[in-house]
Amino acid sequence: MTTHPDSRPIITLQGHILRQQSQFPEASGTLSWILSALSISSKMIASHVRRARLQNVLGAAGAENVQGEQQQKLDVIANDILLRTLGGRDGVAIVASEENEEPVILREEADGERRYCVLFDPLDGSSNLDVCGGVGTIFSILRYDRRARDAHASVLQAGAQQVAAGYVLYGPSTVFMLTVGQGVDMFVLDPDFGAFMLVERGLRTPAANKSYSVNEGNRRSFPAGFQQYLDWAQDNGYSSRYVGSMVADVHRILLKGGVFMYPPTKKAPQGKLRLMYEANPMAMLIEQAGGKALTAPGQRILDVPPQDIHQRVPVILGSADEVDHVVAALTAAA
Ligand code: AHM
Ligand code: MG
Repeated sequence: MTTHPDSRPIITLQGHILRQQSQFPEASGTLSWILSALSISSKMIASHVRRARLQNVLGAAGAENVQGEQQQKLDVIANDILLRTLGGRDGVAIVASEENEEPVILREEADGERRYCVLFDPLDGSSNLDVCGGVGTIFSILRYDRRARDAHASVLQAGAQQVAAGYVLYGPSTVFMLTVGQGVDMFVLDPDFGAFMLVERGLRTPAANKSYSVNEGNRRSFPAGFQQYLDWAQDNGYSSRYVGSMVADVHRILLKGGVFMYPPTKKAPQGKLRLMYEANPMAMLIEQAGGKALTAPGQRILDVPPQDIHQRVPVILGSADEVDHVVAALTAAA
């Protein structure tokens, strides 16, 4: 018997999280509450993103909107929304954001409780907003370690320790991608109902696709291996696709395959992207979808020992075969 697509069960993000939680009898529901705070935040941010031009919250802070009111920049607004929604959840011990110099301790862990650290980039790629391009929120969730001596030490855990990670893409539709270490699930916000609906479970990134995503304007300042990879790719019929917004670029690669890179440059010897709230969550998603995520040949992003909350790392991630081609060029040039 064939099944009509419309007979598929309707599952919301909330329902999905509760269903996953019920598979772990020891789960207290704390993580589910945190994910629900992220879901609410992203609906609020999506609404601001849609009205950004009307409210004059693009570009630098300090502008006035059409009513003559002083406005904050949208990344500040997004950061405030996340801090306020996560701040209301008892299970969040520490939050750390690209927008805040230091991690913020919200509450310590008491005996018998489990608490988490939530790290995020509230609005990544926000310069794309000025031209109505896709932007996103990226998040990483780690267990809070109350034996750590301070907030810094508590959040400085390798990406392999992440309990959950994901991003929200504010594009033509609002998409919520989530992994809790059991594959990658994709949800789309239904604007009529205000709920994220499950559209794909256990998403797998294609093993190969002749497409690379890199800021080629920096090509001459890339290490030789990256330049040789680009020569090879161009000789072999590859396409170039680069939005300049990591969430949009990685989303394309998760769905269609290819490789995304932010190599070291002369100006930025460690690349531009931040380990803790950009590279690590994307690496967990890509690996959970069957791809690879490296910082150098043989070095997984998820194994990089963090030294600083805002540290940067070179990034090579995407389809397994495409990452292998980059590694082959880097190894040959070494
Ligand atoms: P941001 O966190 O300041 O928005 O910067 C991160 C963004 C990523 O989304 C994107 O991949 C990268 O910067 C693009 O940088 P470039 O313009 O150097 O190519
Ligand atoms: Mg960013």
